[in-house]
Amino acid sequence: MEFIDLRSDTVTKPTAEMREAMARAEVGDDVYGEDPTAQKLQERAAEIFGKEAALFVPSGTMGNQIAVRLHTQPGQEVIIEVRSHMFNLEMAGMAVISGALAYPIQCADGIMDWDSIEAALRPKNSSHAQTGLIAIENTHNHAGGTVTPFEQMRDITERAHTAGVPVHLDGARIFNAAIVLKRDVDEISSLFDSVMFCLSKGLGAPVGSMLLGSREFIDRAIPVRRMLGGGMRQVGVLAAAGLVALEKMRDRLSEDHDKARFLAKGLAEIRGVTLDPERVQTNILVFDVTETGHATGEIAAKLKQRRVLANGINDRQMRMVTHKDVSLSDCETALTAVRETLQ
Ligand code: TLP
Repeated sequence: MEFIDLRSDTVTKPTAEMREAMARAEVGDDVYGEDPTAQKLQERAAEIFGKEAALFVPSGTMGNQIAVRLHTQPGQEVIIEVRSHMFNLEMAGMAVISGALAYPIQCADGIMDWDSIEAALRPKNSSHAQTGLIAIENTHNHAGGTVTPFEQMRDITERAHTAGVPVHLDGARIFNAAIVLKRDVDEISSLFDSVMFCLSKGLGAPVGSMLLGSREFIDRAIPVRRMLGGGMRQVGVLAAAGLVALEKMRDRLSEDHDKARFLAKGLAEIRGVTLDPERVQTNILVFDVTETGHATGEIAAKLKQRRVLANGINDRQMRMVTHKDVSLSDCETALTAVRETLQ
């Protein structure tokens, strides 16, 4: 029997169409700028996002970290939500790679607002570290796939720009957010100085993310990617899968949201699980298990015995992520496993 893998949407396997495209891909040495498939992916991503240019990077982490490096000077601060991926799960990369300091702020549901950001903005003087960047995560992973409303992003970016501070979007799952916001990604992207999104999550590509910005920004990003060891050679085999992900897999993401809502309703009925199904907007569920009296690690181990994989994000909260490789009936099976485990 197979595992029902709800640990992440990163576990999705490439589709048959992706594998065929990979096999057929025209390739060249991308460090010389000669891989036609990588070029095509970059041009297409830039077009869809309405940005001047795009760069294929091996991971979302690298895309985010290149952005920090380009937007900030050593000693500057990055205002960021306290549960964000860039703050918690990127190995303090901004400190190591950019000499930048995170200024984490706590916002309800991970959704940043201007008042909280303004309180963290440094006065322009010669005593304080200066604010170099604001980064928004939409959807917000560890807050439970929450979506920052469009008007709120517009408010933040407009005010930040008035204050002379650039804004980066960690849009690892921006297509999931776009569905909920009923907006095209180019409208969202137009608000930001730079955007990162992942091909390797719900879109199902095996590897890769895109960094987007002005032509000048991406021209400066290429040597930083190289410095970080992300200059790739015949990368067209991966870009080909990325193109299929971008063209064919966006429309199906709403199915993942439906499955997440189904899981949420079922989980909320299980004694000891604290979760408000109304708050589940996209494909990520974060729920509290404190009242079960069991630690998340213990629950994860028991679920694994029942062939269901889900991880804790800390001692109290577990995360489940729906994606193309789990069906609605898998979700039902997973619910039964959680129910039996906790009884
Ligand atoms: N998220 C992964 C893990 O690292 C937690 C996951 O399983 O969800 N931004 C956001 C919002 C992310 O969720 C992730 C990956 C990244 C950036 C980094 O992408 P990768 O893993 O490609 O470096």
